[in-house]
Amino acid sequence: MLNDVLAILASTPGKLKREIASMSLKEMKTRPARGKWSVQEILAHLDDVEEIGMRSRVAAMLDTPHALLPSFDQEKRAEEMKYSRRDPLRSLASLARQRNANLKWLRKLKPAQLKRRGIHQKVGELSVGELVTEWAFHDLSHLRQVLEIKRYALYPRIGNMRAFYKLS
Ligand code: NI
Repeated sequence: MLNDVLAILASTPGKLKREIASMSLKEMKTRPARGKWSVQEILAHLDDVEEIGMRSRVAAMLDTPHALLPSFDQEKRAEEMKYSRRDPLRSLASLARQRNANLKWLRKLKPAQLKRRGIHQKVGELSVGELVTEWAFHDLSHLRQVLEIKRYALYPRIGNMRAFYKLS
């Protein structure tokens, strides 16, 4: 069940580790543009939502039929949790630890449990299978964001070849 999804979830901490290996702390703390997250903030976010956005929601759906899944504002949460002051390497290590434990747990879920449903405060009904799949989708979105930051950093150094590229 969900083998492709679990494989993505298992690979994310290692991928992030490789992507940031060549970055200085200063580079990790630099926002690519105003209002856009730095690598430091992205790692703090992934570490944070592993519990509140993901594990605790799946647990609630398994515990209670049609559990209500509270929504949260991720920009507000970034402020409250002081993402911009977190040590990026610690965030990544904490994410990796949580992810290992969560994968052990997710691998034991039975097909009937994956069909259990909850009600997300903002978007409505969701199954456990859908939320776990979104967990992997969310990983890939933030990995892409890290790659974009690295692209941004190289852009000023490619001279006239900039004509071929647009930064989003
Ligand atoms: Ni996110």
